[in-house]
Amino acid sequence: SVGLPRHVESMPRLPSGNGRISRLSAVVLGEALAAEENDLIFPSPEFSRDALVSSPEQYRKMYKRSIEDPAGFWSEIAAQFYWKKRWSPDVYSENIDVRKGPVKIEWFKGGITNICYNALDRNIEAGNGDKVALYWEGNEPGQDGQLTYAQLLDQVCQLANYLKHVGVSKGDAVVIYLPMLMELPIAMLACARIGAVHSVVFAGFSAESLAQRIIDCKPKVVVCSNAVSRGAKVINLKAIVDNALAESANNGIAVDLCLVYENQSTMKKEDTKWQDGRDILWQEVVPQFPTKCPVEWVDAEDPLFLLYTSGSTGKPKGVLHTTGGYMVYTATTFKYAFDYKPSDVYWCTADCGWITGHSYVTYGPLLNGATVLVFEGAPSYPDPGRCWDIVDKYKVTLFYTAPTLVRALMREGDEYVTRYSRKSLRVLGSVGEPINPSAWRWFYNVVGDSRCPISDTWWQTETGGFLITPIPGAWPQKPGSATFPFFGVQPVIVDEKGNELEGECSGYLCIKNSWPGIFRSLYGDHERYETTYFKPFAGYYFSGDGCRRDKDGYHWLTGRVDDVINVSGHRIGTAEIESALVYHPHCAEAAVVGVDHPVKGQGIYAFVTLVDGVDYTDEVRKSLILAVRTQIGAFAAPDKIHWAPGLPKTRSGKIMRRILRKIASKQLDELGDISTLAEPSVVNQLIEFTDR
Ligand code: 6R9
Repeated sequence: SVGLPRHVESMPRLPSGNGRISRLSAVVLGEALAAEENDLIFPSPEFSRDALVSSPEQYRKMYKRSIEDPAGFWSEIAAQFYWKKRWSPDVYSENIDVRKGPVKIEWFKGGITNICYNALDRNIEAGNGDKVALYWEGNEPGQDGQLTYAQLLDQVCQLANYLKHVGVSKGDAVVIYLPMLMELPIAMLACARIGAVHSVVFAGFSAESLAQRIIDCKPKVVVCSNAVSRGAKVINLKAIVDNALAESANNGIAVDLCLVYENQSTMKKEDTKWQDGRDILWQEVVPQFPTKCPVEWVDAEDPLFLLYTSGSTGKPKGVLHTTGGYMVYTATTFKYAFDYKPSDVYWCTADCGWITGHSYVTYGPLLNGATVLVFEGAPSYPDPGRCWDIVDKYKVTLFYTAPTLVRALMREGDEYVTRYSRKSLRVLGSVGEPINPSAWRWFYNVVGDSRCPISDTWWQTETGGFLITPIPGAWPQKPGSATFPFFGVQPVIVDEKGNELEGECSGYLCIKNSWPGIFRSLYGDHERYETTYFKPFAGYYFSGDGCRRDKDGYHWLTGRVDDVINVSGHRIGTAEIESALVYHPHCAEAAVVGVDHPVKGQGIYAFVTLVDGVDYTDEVRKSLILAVRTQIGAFAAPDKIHWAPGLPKTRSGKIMRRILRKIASKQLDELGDISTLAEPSVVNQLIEFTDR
């Protein structure tokens, strides 16, 4: 038997009896970590009593079982789903150690199932056909809609039948470029139903980015909508798709069919260009298809979806998730991290274009038979009280969002929150980046009236679901800590040499062994999969994040340790922004670093050298920012362009980003050793140019 890691053993207990409900430090002295570490926020005894996991002891018992007997632990959970044929022979098999051969991970292999069947048909057969599956709230208050589980299945089947009709079959890719309409989860589920592999592209990505993804995965069909309203803006999505399709055709990847959902918006009809033969209006064809569609049964290890994400180098990588393990893992993490009850109304503010929307808007909640709210609009439109208006309107009980939104709303003042009741709220959630303790406290005290535990869920596109997360009710929280590992997950913190650190420590966060939801490959590039994630520390999955473990065993994520920055919870590689800048004819060289930003978490700070003879003007600055917007998307636009007549480089020509980070954050007395620079004088020159 494997002993439990010390950090799990040392977890603080819950108070016995009806004692304290929560203890907040009387004076909040900045965000000093020492204070945070000692600040335990307890769930109320009532909350714990009714929770799925009520105490550290209960968690520890389940966790121990999940580590000592993963096969037994996960097969019992998996048995709650429908399998046409049970897996065999093993529950899982894995090699994540590159020294022992190629990395290969399989869960429930040989098991035959379908995730759409398990999310919809299974719940309907259990008597939940009339339960609301999706609520939809549009951009404008008052625009709304809903679908029961039975109605959702009908719509999914119609689209699935249409896709089959146009020749989409098992294993084919379908690109989905839709805003947050109910049609987005419908399209994902329709693909899953027929065994097609969806690749959702966030509808905030530019034509260039969309084209890049189309070229990589060569879809049979692109599903999109004409437009979306976000706040006061109407965005012509079809025009972006048209450009992307032209660009991919130029690269030899012609897509024959583009299915366009007409989203009710203020956009005029004539603003949507139509390519006859290629473009088909959803509303004209899909409703004509039958509302019953047989399920395509697939192997647990058949691909479910691709989702492109940014890495530290090169182009975005297609993270590949398969069916069975992902299904079991997203459903189980959702259930425990939000302490899910069948009466809950759940709202996750993430867009389905990101992994959070895949695992925790669509699959995890629907697999549990939950009622899910889908919101098309912007969270501060028409005013910063919109979220709480929506919470009251639908009696939302579980509210899951990102620290960047918490910080943005916090700045608008408590009034916008307190004018709404929010009595329905039970559990809050946070994802995307570390949540700073002051934002945590505001979320807890003001939004949650000091009674709703916060699940600060740490995970990644690659991990499929939560890896380190509170289980509300089971243990006290600390503001800003993701706390402890989920069942079956063994986090380890290593030093540069890959030695596992024990006790209070900080270093690189890795995971030992696989878990059901881990991605299986990078699409078309298994070698990059191994190099990026399994080679840096042989024998482990490397997350790319730094982490500290405190005296009580709590985990504190400290951000990326690679050249990836996290802007408003969106991951973006500095290399991607640099190549977008360098693409501009006036740009000779660019180096991008992340800097602290009060709302976005990190802001994008770009050092740019122009080609000889071009003047450093405001106009050039604007056109550089525009270049990034059009090549990647608005969310990647630099916050600051810093003119750089020269960049600090080593003699071998490597840009010293360490120095750039210090200059960007104005920590000029911490520049460190600059003697190894080829031309140390560029540093002073750069400092001089700071506000030019
Ligand atoms: C789910 C998601 C992953 C990166 C990850 C880390 C950061 C996400 C976090 C968090 C601290 C949390 N991150 N959740 N950092 N605490 N609760 O965001 O996936 O877009 O792939 O980003 O986001 O740095 O490595 P993804």
